[in-house]
Parts: sequence; C-alpha cells; structure tokens
Amino acid sequence: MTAASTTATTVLQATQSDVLQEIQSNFLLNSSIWVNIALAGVVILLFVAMGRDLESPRAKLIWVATMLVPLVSISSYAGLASGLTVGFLQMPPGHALAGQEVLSPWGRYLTWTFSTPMILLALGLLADTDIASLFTAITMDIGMCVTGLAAALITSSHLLRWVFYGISCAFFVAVLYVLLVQWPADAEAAGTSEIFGTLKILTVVLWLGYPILWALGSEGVALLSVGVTSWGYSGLDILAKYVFAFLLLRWVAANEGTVSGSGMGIGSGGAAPADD
Ligand code: RET
Repeated sequence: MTAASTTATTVLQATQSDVLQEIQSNFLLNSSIWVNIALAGVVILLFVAMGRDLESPRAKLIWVATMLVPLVSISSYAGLASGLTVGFLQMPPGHALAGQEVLSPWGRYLTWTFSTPMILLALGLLADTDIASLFTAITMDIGMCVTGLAAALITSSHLLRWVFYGISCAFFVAVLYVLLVQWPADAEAAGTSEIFGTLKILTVVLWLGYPILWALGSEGVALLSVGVTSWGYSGLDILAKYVFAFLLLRWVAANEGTVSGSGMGIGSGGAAPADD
C-alpha cells in the first residue's frame, strides 16, 4: 500500500464518534449548528400559530411549503450536530488543503435539495405562476443542489470539483432567470407584486452569498476556516429561510383574499374552462 492510500484508508475509517468529537471541539462550528436548531424550533411553533386560520387551498399550500423550510432545516442541522452528515475528506492535489483531512458538513448541500424547492414553491404560488414555470424553477434548483453536493464530495480531481461547481452555477442562473424575469410579471397579474418584489430581492441577494461562501470556504480556495464558513451559511440560512418565511406568512395571513385561488394558476385565471 502506498503512503497516500494508507492515509486515505485512515480518513475513510474515521467513525461518526471521531467526527462528532471534532465538531464538538470546534466551538464556532458547533455553535453555528445549535443556534439554528434552536431557532428552527421556535420558528416552527410560530409558523403553526400564524397559519392556523388560513382556509383557501392556495394560501394553505403556501403555508405548508413555508412550514417545511424550518422543518427540513431542523432535521438538517440535527444531522450535522450528530456527525451523521459530516465527514472527513482528503482534498486532491491542486487544492489549497491538498492531502489534508478536511471536515466537510456535506449534509448541508444534501438537505438544500429538500428545503430550497419549498422556498421556490411558496414563491411560485405567491406569484400564481403556471406549472411549467414552477417545474422549471424547482428542477433547476434541485440540479443546482445535487451538483453542488458533487462538487463538495469529489476528492479524485481538483479540476472536477470546479467543473461541478460551474454546472451548479449554470443551474442557478436558470433559477435566477425565472425569479427575476418570469415570476415578477406573473405576480403583477396576480396582485402580489409588492410582497413578491421584496421577497425576490431578499432571495436573490442572499442566495448569491452561498456560491461565494462555497468558493471562499474550505470546499473552494480555503480562505475561510470550516467554522467561519459554517457560520456564514448559518447566518444566510437565518435570513433566507426564517426571515423570508416570516415575512411571507405574515403577508399571506393578512391578505388571504389576494391568494385565495386554488393554486398554480388552476382556477385563478391560469386554466380557463374548455368551452370558454
Ligand atoms: C453551491 C455551490 C455550487 C454553486 C452554487 C451553489 C448554490 C447554492 C445555493 C444555496 C441556497 C441554499 C438555501 C438554503 C436554505 O435552506 C451549492 C453553494 C450556485 C444558492 C437558500
């Protein structure tokens, strides 16, 4: 066995307890996880209370999609806190930390696959967009998250890490296009353009922070430590998920009449009767 493969074997054999110990000995990393677990818990209770009186199908669907954001989040952060979705990766030659065992909280990228589509579903319903547009935004978003996960997990080639990063960015551009070009027009027609405009800017600005952090953190050029990167993501999460969801639900609860259709254009102008 060569020296390199011996190291790789040692890395792969790091147990969940080793990983947990490493997380718990890193105050920055550990606090960035637990603060979010606590916040998600409070936010879930708040959102249940905020949406309990909603009656129309579209408003209820927005509420459930929005509720799922902190629900996925608390599960995601619990996975990170336990060490289940965190591992040691040996970075390939060419990477700033080449050959070193780097702690990778890859569970984040995995669970974004479930949380970000809920954010887009809620926004799409708010804009009362059509199913094709919603499907486009959500599938492009899932593509972005899965290829982002691949970029983080690849240890065979430095170049391929960045190739996957580029593919993920391309998916992201499609999501941005839908958010910035298609849905504002739909929201205008649906009478939700004011709140949609606020949430669109919040979403676009904050979401742009994620690929920047990835590139600067230990997954990318390693200018930021694992703990600082993790706090960066946690901070973005607090704004992009909890603050976003709070603003959306508060508006929906106060303006249910404006979003009282059945959802996704069905019965609210998008699907006209066949004999019209
Ligand atoms: C990655 C790296 C590869 C390139 C791009 C990325 C974008 C990630 C985004 C994540 C948003 C996450 C949110 C989570 C809330 O639960 C995967 C970092 C483009 C935009 C809002």
